[in-house]
Amino acid sequence: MKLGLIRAAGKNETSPYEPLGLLYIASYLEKYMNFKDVIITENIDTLLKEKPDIAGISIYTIYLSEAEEIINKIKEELGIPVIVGGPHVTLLPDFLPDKSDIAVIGEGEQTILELLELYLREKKFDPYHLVKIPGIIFKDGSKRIKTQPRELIYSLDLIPPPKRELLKKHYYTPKILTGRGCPYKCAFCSTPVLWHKFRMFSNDYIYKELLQIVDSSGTRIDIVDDLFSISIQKIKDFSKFIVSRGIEKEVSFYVNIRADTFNEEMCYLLKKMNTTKVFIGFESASEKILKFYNKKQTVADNQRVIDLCYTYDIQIIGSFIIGAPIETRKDIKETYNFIYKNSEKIYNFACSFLSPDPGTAIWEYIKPVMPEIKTIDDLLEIMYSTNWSEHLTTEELINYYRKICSIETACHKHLNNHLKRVIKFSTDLNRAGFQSPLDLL
Ligand code: B12
Ligand code: SF4
Repeated sequence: MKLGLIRAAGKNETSPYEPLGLLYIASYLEKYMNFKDVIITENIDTLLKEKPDIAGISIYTIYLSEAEEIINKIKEELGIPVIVGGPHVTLLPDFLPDKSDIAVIGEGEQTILELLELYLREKKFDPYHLVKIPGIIFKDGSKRIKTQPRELIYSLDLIPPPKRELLKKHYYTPKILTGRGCPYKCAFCSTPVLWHKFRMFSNDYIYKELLQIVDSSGTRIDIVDDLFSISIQKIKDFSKFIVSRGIEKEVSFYVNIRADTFNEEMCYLLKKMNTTKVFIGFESASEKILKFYNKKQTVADNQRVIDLCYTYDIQIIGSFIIGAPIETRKDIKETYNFIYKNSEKIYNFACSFLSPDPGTAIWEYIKPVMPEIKTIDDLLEIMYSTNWSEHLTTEELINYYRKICSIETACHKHLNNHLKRVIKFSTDLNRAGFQSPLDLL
């Protein structure tokens, strides 16, 4: 029996992101079931050519319509059972793709193992047996039945590291996770809703995984936990391990941090292990909005991170959100001024409109004024295309967005300078009588 796993991605997008969730599933199935016939791809044609017996699709809400298309093709051409999973399925189990047969809610490893065991035994998925598997929603005629919730795997170390061998190595910047979830509860964020409890892999587990990645690929590793800077001890241990093996001489790191827990010692340790980029959710430069988001960090905390990283020459990529219901023009201007003031020090930043995710405090806040959700399109409209501001028109909000995005940061200046150098070089060549740089050879 062959299992075909695919991650729904944007049209014509060949995503450079390892589908970690699917790779963990593959390694878990191999370890606990000795099941090895798994293919992982992002290309539907590849999946169809492989003719799997069961398909599994990982879905983010923004790629829901791509997922529907993938499922339609699988059903038309192969007519096999389709299992769906991933953040969309967990956060929005009432909005599953029509033709999917089974949805896996939350952590997927043990659930899909039990589903495959059932299929191997019974040669079909029948409601009588499915109802006994926790953590799923399955189709029974025209109804969808939800089974009891699945417990989280109690120790993350029981899950073997992602089976990266299944991917074309050169294609991805390796990514590693040192835990699952986040102990904070920012009002807009679905991570705590997805994972409930925050858990970490043990240091030994991570060191082993890290060494495998270092041996087999690349010069950069992204540590993609929502929050790597959870404790000074974790960073101390990590940094010490990396330096003791001389890994920092070959590899640079990217990590996600939070402002309130960040201090000079952390910055020093990150630099020591050759962290060249950090990502941080600044969100806003208005104290009122930071409180509204339950961010538990202040504008002064944000400024401290910028100053420290600048001093230690670590590039900062910041994220800002505009469009909170209570946000006024004054609040947005504070954010604009903050970015502008720090534009030499921030390497790059992203600004996005607030998008309410189900299960979050923001979702609850806007619920009373939310239109009725009858279709998936209604839901996507609410999540990604509605202005929830109580003070600004959509036009005003878009104008502020454009204004913020037009701020040039260090990254833009760096690119501009680079471009200028390239143009100057070719002009000099022309002046000197060369037609092209090849003439220099
Ligand atoms: C690392 C990360 C990234 C990285 C790498 C992304 C990647 N594709 O691997 C980067 C920074 C590039 C990124 C980008 C984006 N991300 Co992101 N990302 C994460 C993060 C922090 C961890 C993802 C991860 O690897 N998890 C680890 C594995 C183990 O979990 P998993 O993938 O969910 O899989 C498990 C289960 O869901 C389930 N499962 C998953 N798929 C399937 C399939 C089947 C068949 C089964 C049975 C089970 C199953 O089993 C798996 C094992 O337990 C999560 C937040 C979080 N903590 O989960 C956000 C998150 C997934 N990202 C999110 C978003 C929105 C995005 C972007 C769309 C942001 C943007 N606007 O550009 C882009 C999309 C990029 C892309 N094309 O994939 C949202 C998704 C919300 C939603 N409703 O769908 C999340 C939840 C963040 C949040 N709190 O809102 N992201
Ligand atoms: S925004 Fe970051 S710190 Fe806040 S809950 Fe989400 S992952 Fe945790």
